[in-house]
Amino acid sequence: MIDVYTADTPNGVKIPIALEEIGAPYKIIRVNLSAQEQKREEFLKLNPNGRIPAIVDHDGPLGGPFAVFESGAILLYLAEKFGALLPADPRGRVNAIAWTFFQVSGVGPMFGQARFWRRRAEVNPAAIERYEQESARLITVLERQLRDTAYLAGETVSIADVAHFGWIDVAEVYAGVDLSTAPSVARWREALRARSAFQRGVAAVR
Ligand SMILES: N[C@@H](CCC(=O)N[C@@H](CS)C(=O)NCC(=O)O)C(=O)O
Repeated sequence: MIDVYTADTPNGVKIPIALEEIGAPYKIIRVNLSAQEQKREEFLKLNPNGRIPAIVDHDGPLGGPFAVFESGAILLYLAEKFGALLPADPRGRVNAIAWTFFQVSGVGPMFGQARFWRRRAEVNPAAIERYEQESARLITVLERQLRDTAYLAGETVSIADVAHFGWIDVAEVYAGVDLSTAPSVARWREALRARSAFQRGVAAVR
């Protein structure tokens, strides 16, 4: 059994979606972000960065409970543990990891900043412009990739798709991105929205 510490956010849906795709049993432990539960001492033992998601695998490496933090690391840990969500060929595997890093270092932080500035009345227009433009640019990078492949790392769903989904699902609302200009990204998003494992993963945190 894997305990998933999470909340209803774009990062929070990643691990339930992955575990649904894998078909592994898990338990959701909700973290109330508004109440700052993620900054409590008990939680910092699981994730020193004080953010969701984090997991505890009760059957960790060498036996016994093992905590993992950072969504990209958790996705990779689960993919390797269960032999799923990573292409079998070595090049596809590295591509999946590269696109996962692209999400956690680029799409997540930039969309997050775009949302932060767009929601404030006392906004700095330059900040909004900067993060909206960078979010739009990142979408063009994804669009170029998805013109040639069904999913980010090839013809099968991988951790890279799982990492991106929650963020692209809210791209318009968070970052003001117009997905009508990115038809391949829009097609990919619809394909993932239609997958029952993605639907169950999202529903698990709602
Ligand atoms: N790089 C981290 C980012 C995690 C993250 O930013 N989580 C947000 C929710 S989407 C959070 O916990 N925010 C609460 C806080 O910052 O205190 C990851 O990919 O796991």
